[in-house]
Amino acid sequence: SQSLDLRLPTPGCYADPVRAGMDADAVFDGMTEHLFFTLGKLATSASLRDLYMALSFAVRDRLMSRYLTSQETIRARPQKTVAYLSAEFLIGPQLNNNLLNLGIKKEAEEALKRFGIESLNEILEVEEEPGLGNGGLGRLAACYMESLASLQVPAVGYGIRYEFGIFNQLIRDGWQVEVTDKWLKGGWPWELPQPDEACLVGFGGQTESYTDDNGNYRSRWIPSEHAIGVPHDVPVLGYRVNSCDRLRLWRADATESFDFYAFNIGDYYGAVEEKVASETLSKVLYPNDGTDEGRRLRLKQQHFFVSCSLQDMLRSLEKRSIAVEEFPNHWTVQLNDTHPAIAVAELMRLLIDQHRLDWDKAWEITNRSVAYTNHTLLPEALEKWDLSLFKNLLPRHLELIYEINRRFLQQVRLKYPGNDLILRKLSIIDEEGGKAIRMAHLATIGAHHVNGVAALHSDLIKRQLLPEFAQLWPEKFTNVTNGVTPRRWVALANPELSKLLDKEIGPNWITNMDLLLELEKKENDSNFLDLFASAKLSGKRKLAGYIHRQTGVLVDPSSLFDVQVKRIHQYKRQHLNALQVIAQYLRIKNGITKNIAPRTVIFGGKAAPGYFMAKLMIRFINGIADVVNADPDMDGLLRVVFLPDYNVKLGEQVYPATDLSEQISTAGKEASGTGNMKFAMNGALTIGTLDGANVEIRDRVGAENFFLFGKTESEIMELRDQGYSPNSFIAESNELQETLKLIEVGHFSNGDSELFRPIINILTGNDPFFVMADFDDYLRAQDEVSKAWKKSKKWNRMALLNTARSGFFSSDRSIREYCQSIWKVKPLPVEISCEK
Ligand code: GPV
Repeated sequence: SQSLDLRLPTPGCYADPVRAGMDADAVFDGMTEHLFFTLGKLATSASLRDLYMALSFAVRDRLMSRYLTSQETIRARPQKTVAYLSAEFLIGPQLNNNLLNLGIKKEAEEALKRFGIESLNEILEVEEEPGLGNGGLGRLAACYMESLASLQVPAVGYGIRYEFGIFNQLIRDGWQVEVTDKWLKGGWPWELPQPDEACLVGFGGQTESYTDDNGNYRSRWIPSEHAIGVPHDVPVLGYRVNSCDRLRLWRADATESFDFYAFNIGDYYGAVEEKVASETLSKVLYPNDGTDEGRRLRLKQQHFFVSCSLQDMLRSLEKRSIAVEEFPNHWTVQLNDTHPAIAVAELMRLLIDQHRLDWDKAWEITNRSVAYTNHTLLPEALEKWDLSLFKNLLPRHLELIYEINRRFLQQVRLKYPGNDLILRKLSIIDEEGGKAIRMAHLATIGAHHVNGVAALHSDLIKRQLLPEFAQLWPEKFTNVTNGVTPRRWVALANPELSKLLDKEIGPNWITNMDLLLELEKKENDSNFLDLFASAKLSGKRKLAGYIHRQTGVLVDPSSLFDVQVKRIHQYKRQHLNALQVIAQYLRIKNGITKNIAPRTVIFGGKAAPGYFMAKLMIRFINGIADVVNADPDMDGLLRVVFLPDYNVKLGEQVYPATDLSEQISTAGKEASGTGNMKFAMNGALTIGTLDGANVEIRDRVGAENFFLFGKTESEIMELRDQGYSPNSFIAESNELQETLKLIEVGHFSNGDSELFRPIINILTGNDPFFVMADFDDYLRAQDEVSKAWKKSKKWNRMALLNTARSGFFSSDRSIREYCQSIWKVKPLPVEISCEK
């Protein structure tokens, strides 16, 4: 084998703590140089933002030897690399995470002091996060990249560098207002553009058949337009290791000098228009969470980043003189839902049309390389592309999909002779109504594994979503329960708890969350329980300050912080929570306060701009907040807050400050949930349904430490099959009737009885998410919560046991499972040798 010489021509060896420039002096010097040379500022006139930029550049410098050595290591010792394809990466702020993973937080604080900055937080405040995702799916991709690097697994996250990420949310008169997100303004210090590695992608046009030199019939694609993808790389450093993976985000550019022909005929504006059109490709993230819009530009975005990424992988083989047939031994391609599922057809096209492989070989390579994760069962989220739109944009891919489908259906025919119904159910082409391509079918047929994201969800994929596929290929279907990174979500977000854990069980929990089980021994230690509770109280005080600054509402940190933060959706049932708040309000108004615990009910989350009911739910919550918070009868008993612009940064404030985590989706609808895990790790108790990963959280933390309510998935199905009528549930509940009546008379809308009519109508009409069916049981469970809150020692013990038993939900565990059972990849430790 080749001898390794991984010494890099760097200005200093960044593995050595002192020479590496990892001490405070070096960080200070680095900042000074960047202020002067990169930012053109004198230290004496530097703003907070300048200091943020200078520190970020100085920290980025300290990632570079790890980043480059990681790349050199895989080049010298070729082994399989994970390609995580995702239309979203919600990575959050970078500075603090890189300081933590490098282990130079103290040094940075010391360097900042010399610039007169007393607290690192002042600088962290300045950072704007890249909102390149909508919610759980994008954040999961970011947690997984962090765990991959921390586990020293070679990986590339491939995605899109949207110029505008998820909108910023303002609340005006109780309504959501969307403001464009200009995260790149003023420059973003964490990306490295690599224009030399740009890729060309075609769209539109037509295919032609021809006979090649060997007399074989072939098809060739002549696209009518092109775009260039320019990679922008973001280093992803593992925790206290040398492995530094990367996120490779593609920005769309116009093709070189755009259209010369249009220039020559004098059509300058026509040529400029084409340039603008191709640059629009990576302009903006579609702000829908789990709904398929079927828009042409969205399909273009998907094909754009998938094609660039696959070309990039193939090129990496060529550069190392590895035969294309070896692709599956060097790349394992994970599809984060169906957004990148066009990869199945695109890899076939690249292998057949460009690398001249025959069908069977190309199919074997594709199938051995690609795996698919499903993240939803909701029909409105399952991606389908109108056939004529698809053909117009990707004519060659359509030919290939027809052939994939033809061969697949032939296999099905042999297994189920004469069964036309099963052929129609399994076909990639949906023939009901207008013809359409079902991307979940393409992904399932093309992949060697299909997984769901929680045990219940994976089970429902087999039983409800793709039963015929599961029968055909039982061994293809599997589960990997989601996880979240303890670095960001505990170590970084919750410094008080982390300090306590370090003191009690040592610092290794950060990379081995099973060690938290040692805390079980402390469950009856009053002293320790008090310390655990005061860490929580400190988080609550900070959040109370933030709430006051943002909304003007004063909340009491000693009250129960009851939190629901996630995208606003009917299936997530923020309106169920809102109804419960009204019921508590009515009890207090009626003087029935004996069993009430003082609560601060906090909501946060964005609604898709085109989702009317979700936006009305935000208005509804704010209407309730206005009435409750202005009523002196509620003082000391109830506060309601809607936190604007929920994002990763705000999440870092919220999880450590929460006592009660609301996970109240209709059973069977939430694939997994990941906020539920962040809350449990940080010692919040869950009130929840048996949905998604709640089921596993409850199994792990113990049923006695979890507030369960609601119908199960099978009970919901049964209700639906019997012809569910919400009114029969309303008829049985006085509190529910009173609650609905108060809304109807306009009590939360200044007497306007029309404003919230659509909510009333949907709940009393067909109530698609069974809010009425679960209301009474939810209220009962909330009463249990209030009762438990009043026994504070018992509550603290339950909270501690949640933290102690949440280790399973580390993304390190999830990633290990993917590596072992789906990807078959091993860690590749990165060594940095230093010349002394
Ligand atoms: I599909 N999810 C998401 O955030 N956006 C999507 O477009 C789709 C799924 C979410 C699911 O709703 C969550 O239950 C899950 O925890 C998360 O993906 C990560 O798996």
